[in-house]
Amino acid sequence: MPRVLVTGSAGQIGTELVPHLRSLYGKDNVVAAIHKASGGPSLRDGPLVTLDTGDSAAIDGAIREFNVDTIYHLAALLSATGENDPQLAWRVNIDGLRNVLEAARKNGVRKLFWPSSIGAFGPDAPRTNAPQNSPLNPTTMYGVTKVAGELLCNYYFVKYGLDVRILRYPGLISNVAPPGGGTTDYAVEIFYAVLQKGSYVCFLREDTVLPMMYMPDALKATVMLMEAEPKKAPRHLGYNLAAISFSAGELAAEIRTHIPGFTVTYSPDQRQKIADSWPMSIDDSEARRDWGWKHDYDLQRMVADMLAKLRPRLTSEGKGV
Ligand code: VAH
Repeated sequence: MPRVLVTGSAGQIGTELVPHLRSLYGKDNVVAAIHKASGGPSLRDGPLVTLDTGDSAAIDGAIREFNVDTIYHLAALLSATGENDPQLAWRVNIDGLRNVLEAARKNGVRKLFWPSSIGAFGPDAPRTNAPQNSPLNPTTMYGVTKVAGELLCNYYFVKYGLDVRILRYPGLISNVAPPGGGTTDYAVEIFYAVLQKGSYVCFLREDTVLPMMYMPDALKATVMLMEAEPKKAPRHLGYNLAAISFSAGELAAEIRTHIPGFTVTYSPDQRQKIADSWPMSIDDSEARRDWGWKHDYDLQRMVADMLAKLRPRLTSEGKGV
């Protein structure tokens, strides 16, 4: 069994990836590392440590203490937060990544996963079905850190043979972890607003189309890539990954088939400029060809499952309408 360290475990992906990996590899084989955030209950049924990826010695220590051979390095700032503090975004997303790559190399870690994003694309990428080898000229610091991070990870593969594997995630929708500083967060916030207030003010235009994915599909893709034989995953830069693309208005309309009375108003803010710089859809045929990727959740199935999971939880917490 792999001995896994997951940094950023209290984040949107980590909150669900840690329990998922523990169900596959055993609770004691997956160490959840969090920064200051207090990790939720889903992290406490196995090893849990606080870890600042700005501290190289601490990373070294965690790898040695838990005899780690596989790292999922998720700790990062997302696009909107990163645009508010670009210097911090670089420190966390790139200096932190470099520290983790160095510690992995020095300690003989076998395999490392790192999340890139559709944020790596810029306005000059094709707007629809952006291909795997699109130009990567992002106009956000988040996107710059994703392109630089992919190149840095690939360098550690070419120079040192560290088996780094990367996915360019679309916007991720989770019924477990609340959103945290992303441009695609509207697609999670809207469910909470609908169930708690019966209305939502969306920070993007109604016609804004973005690539999205339900978290169960993201977890499936992450494990498929990490468990693929090396010859099936020859790409050590980011793999394009896609599932569903929809507009804010289309999401609202699908939710309205379940909850007819709710109202959405659209009041774009600074995140609209970020969303407009990204493609509306992604070509992920290389992932589908190389390691057999296919998504399970379409818009209809995702909406139905989000409401089915959130409604009872918010009601039991006395927060539902
Ligand atoms: C963000 N959820 O909005 C992230 C993601 C594709 C977007 O990287 O920043």
